[in-house]
Amino acid sequence: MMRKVYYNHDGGVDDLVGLFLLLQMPDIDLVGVGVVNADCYVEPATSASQKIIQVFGKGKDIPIAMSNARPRNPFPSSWREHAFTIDAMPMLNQDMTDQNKLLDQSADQHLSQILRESDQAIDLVFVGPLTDLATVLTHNPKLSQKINGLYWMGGTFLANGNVQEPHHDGTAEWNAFWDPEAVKVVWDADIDIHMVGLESTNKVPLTNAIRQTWAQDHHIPGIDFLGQAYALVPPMSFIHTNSTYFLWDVLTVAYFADPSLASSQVLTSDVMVYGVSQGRTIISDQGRPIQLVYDVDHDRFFDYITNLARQA
Ligand code: AGV
Ligand code: CA
Repeated sequence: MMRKVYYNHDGGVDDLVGLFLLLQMPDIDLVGVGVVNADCYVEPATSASQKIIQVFGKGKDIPIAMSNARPRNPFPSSWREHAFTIDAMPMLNQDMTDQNKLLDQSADQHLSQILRESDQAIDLVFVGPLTDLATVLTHNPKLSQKINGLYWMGGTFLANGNVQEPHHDGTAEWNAFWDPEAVKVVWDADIDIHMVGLESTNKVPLTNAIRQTWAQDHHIPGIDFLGQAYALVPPMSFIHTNSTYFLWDVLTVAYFADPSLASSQVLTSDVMVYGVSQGRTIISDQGRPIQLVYDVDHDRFFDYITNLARQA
């Protein structure tokens, strides 16, 4: 049976590559896409999403809605600008006709409608902040029954997160930091949560060796898309800084499709909403169970995504 999935992303390079890969997966029925004004500017990120579906979506018509979510802590604008460049890529702009449609509804309204109208439970893949899901669950708590599982790229229990901001202690992951209250609302809801934390995503940095394997095969359109998209983010091989790029969201999408690529364990977790650690996910007896994805089979993962791209 086809698995139904809804994808909510925030327009970063790996968010858009994640969309591209979801479109290539057999047995996956992508029922809707939401785009959040977080690690992107939402207009070019939405437009790029439409074009990726048009060029690489095998004729599928997948509804897209923009989110009206707002940040507690905004992303740096230099990161947000990547969406403009992807949207301008020649390979996505050959044919300006027949783009799939952008809805008038906001992303949270769209997601509520999808859940309400579906006769089977749906999986949710969120690779940005959880704001839209929190809005849905606040207005319609019963819709949690229509959610099969949430696969979220976000959070970490490591001592170091990836936020480096003057008013923060560095313990949070960015998607949680952008809207910590949303994480709390989702944690309080009755849904199964798979959390793809920095524990596992730290193990899939984008190295020059990986870029080189894609360069070799850049004559293949789907591999070219991977290579061109990731060429936008810094290829720094000697230092891990807060701008080193990892395949955060792509790992989340791959784990959703094939959990055997990664290892996970159940932990009891809570989130800090206010103060210098806001957005930090913690292990706590007072918390709720989550399935933490903490490790990944590195080589199998890269083979898996590269093979999907080859077939695009
Ligand atoms: O914290 C990881 C999340 C992922 O959803 N994003 C990027 C991925 O889309 C934020 C982020 C952390 N470090 C970054 C990020 C960086 N160096 N560049 C861009 N975005
Ligand atoms: Ca993201």
